[in-house]
Amino acid sequence: DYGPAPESAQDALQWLADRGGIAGHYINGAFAPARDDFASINPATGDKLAGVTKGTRDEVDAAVKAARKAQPAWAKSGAARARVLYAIARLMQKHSRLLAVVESLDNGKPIRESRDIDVPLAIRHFYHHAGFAQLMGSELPDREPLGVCGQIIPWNFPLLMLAWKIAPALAMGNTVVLKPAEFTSLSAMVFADICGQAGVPAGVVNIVTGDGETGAALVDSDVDKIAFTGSTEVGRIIRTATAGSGKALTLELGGKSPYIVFEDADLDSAVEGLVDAIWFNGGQVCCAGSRLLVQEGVAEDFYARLKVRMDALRIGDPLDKCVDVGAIVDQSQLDQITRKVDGCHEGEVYQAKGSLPEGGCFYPPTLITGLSSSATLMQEEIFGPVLVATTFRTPEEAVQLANNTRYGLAASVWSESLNLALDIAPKLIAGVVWVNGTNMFDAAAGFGGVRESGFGREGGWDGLGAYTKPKGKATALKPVAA
Ligand code: TXE
Repeated sequence: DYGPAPESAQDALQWLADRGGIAGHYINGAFAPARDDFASINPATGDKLAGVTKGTRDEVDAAVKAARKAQPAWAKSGAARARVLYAIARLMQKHSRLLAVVESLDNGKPIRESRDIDVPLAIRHFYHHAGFAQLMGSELPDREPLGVCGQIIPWNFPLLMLAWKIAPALAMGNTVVLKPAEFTSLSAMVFADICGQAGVPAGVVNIVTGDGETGAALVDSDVDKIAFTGSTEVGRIIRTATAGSGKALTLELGGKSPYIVFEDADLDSAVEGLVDAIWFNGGQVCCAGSRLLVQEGVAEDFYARLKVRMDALRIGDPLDKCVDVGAIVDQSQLDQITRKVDGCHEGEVYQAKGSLPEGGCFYPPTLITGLSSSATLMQEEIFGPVLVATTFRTPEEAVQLANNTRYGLAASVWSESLNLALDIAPKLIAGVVWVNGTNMFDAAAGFGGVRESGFGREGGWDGLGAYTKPKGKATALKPVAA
């Protein structure tokens, strides 16, 4: 037991120090000896939070072996799986404050987001899938688990992505080896501790920390599936590496999602939605509404309202409950955002007023208007608090501009005319289309992309299907007597 949940950053840091200040692997139901191979940095201050162990090929293989051994027993009883998944969810609730503080320290996201969004959604994912495990009983109808699943996650939603990967895999009778992103291993460490308390049998959940090389070793290892969320570039490498191997694969990759505002939209609501679409988690969201398409007649008015709202955003210490925009996850990510914006010589750049905190990885909310639809920044993912915008005249042009991208993860349509919105929505090439809303996620709804945003779904029925394979049952017919 952790005792009382930490009330402050100091308490959470003490929690880390009490565990040796090093994040390491959780294999076969126990923490393996950890090494201080690289540092996990608090991006808001530049301070080292903890050391992190870089998983070797042998360590990955040991985790896969433990998962392989544990899988047949784990697949036997849906009721037993449900009991464990419910216990995980309850313990995450109990320690939600610790999880939220650790997440904000490690990732730089505002505590309001980790406390009210990341952690509750992650918990809900476990409850939802516990229910499914219970419903499934001892045998999945005409399907069976895949076996051992290798799971590689990014740093933008460390705990939530872990939940999206682990909960459905376990519910369907698989065992897992998960690798967190190198910048953000710490909430996975808390989660491993929770698995121990929840009675997860040894080998069912294994966590191997490390970087891309550790991830590549996991892709190469004896797993039955790889589930990956991250950049399109690494997705491509993994697809090539698994081709012909018989390993199942789901990829959730980048995006450049359009946010379409028609002239009859409630403009203030559309502005508020946009704050959520592009400045939630500092724009480091795969489905961020990062490409604003606004109808010509209201464009100037809309930009003016948006700038007022941008200037009111509070940027600063992620642990301050009043802060809207926290720190960018790492200096390398901050550098690539700066490079992309500084390299843009088209359009007009507006940055939110007010000074940025010193000493951390902060970037101001930014709006770039007047770009052509083929401009690099209209096409490339920036993965930061930078919104690019252009205008359109007709609904047909809006659809054409929206679909002029190599990605297809999400889209938002804003109009007071439901006829118009519902006419446009099916024409948009995207895994999900939100009408008069944005960033709406639910464990019961499948999420995933098309085109270079990847394939496969997480959540909903499709998300469950992605962790099973069909198993036909044919009964031999007796020959009919003549
Ligand atoms: O992602 P990577 P990075 C995009 C975003 C961002 C860019 C780079 O545009 O600016 O990607 O971020 C592991 N084999 N997204 O470099 O490298 C890695 O250790 C196996 C979008 O952090 O894709 C980490 O655990 N694994 C995205 C995970 O892959 C490998 C979220 C993601 O890292 C590997 C994050 C390899 N060869 C970034 N190389 C989204 N879709 O939400 C790295 N990894």
